[in-house]
Amino acid sequence: MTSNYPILSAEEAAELIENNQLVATSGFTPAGAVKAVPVALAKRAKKLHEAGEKFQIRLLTGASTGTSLDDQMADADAVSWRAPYQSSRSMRQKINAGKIDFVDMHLSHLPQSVLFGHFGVIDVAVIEATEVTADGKVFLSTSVGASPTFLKQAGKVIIELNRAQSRSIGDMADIVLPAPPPKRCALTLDHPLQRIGKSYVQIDPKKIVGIVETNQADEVGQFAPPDELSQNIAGFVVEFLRNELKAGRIPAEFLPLQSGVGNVANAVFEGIGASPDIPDFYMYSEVLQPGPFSLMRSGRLLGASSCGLTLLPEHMQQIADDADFYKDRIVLRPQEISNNPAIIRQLGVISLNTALEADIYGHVNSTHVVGQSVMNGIGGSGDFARNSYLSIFVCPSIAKGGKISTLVPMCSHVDHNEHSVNVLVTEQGLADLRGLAPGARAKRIIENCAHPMYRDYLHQYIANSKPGHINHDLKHCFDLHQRLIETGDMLG
Ligand code: 0RQ
Repeated sequence: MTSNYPILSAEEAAELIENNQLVATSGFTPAGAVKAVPVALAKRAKKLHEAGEKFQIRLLTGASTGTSLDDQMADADAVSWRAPYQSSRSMRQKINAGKIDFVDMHLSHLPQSVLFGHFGVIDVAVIEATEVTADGKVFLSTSVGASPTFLKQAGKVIIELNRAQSRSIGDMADIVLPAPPPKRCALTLDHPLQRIGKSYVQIDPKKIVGIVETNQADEVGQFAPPDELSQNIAGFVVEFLRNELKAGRIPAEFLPLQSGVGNVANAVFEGIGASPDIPDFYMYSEVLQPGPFSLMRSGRLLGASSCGLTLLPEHMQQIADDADFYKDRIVLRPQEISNNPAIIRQLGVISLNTALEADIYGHVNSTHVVGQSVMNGIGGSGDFARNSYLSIFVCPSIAKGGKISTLVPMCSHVDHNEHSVNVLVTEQGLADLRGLAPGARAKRIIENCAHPMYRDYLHQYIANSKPGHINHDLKHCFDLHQRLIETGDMLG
């Protein structure tokens, strides 16, 4: 029932957005990101720029988005400010060139920051949905993200009604908007699949200024099959989980898993799927990508709580074809619930995230190359790493053919400190850091995780450092980074 609302072309909808407005859109990874209005908005921006007029918006999303949004808008110079996360080459180039202000933040914090008023008033929300009723019930598509908060807080709402998305996805949503901050109510979630909310967002229908009809799949890129390096890392992670089970530190029924995006995560799930001594398990995560999704049919993955479905068209077709099977096994939640610190701790989540670099004491940099150039952002990694029962970080031991060691004396930027990192894994091995003092941590990380070509350097660094609770040499702790900047090679 959408007959009450004006049907607009994407171009007409883009005309409703003005220079310097704060625009909030759906999208948590490319899942559920709007696709038509941003392309029209980028075209409009280019035209206005050619005519010598200013046109840039401030852009809020749930997390990263698809190419129609971040790439096209960045290419058109149509964004002046961006939060809370992105993974677009064009967007990141403009951010690192100082042309776009970027606020890198914990994804769980975003909805409450909107309610706190940290970003000002949201002028327009542009949200992808599978259905909107005449009385203002909005059924979201493949991600929930921060859309419920955006829909509630925006002055005007534009809906992209995507016919390519199965209507059954809307029923997977479990939308609860906790009481406004600062004093938030307690949330009870004792099981990853427990439902505590509604399948739609109720808004004032008068705010809906237009519906744009679309028919386009999510712009999720192909995932490369796990390579040897990812498989090696995954092997160490799976062996570790098996040993934790045997030791009774993970209960026999196992614990819910969270994992970030990418190859290693897919390889780990493949490894778990193939390990009969690891029991069938649940996920409590923020993304559901193809690796774990494929384990659902076989029954290895019993169910997943996520914020979005980062899946390919063939997987979406499987969901559409067997909606009853999947709706009992997938719950899509707002990011302030999927990434909620209290719930992550309550459920005893095991988290698996990727580092760009880690230091010998266990601090992790997930975001800034040589402390300066942002890659994507912290995303949800901090929400999970800080609060999970077991926080595992993975990364290759070297990058750029060995010119970079990902294990360094001191991280050039810290997203996750030593207190949030239990286990570090590279293709060289695994360092279980629990219960270790700094000296022992450093020894274990260097021996187990660093690439052999950098081990002597790192041992020598400690030997030459000023002794203390943590041995450091503040004059030389960034020598590797400095050499990389000067020569393009850390061992230069
Ligand atoms: O460079 O692209 O030129 O080849 O960085 O490195 O190894 O392919 O890593 O794609 O898995 O991303 C941490 C960025 C890892 C990601 C990060 C170079 C390397 C390569 C990429 P090229 P890889 P991945 C869930 C949770 C934070 C958000 C998060 C991330 C490129 O996992 O954004 O966890 N995490 N979210 O060569 C310089 C180093 C380097 C380096 C690698 N030390 N110095 N360059 N590279 N290490 C998702 C959400 O939150 C929605």
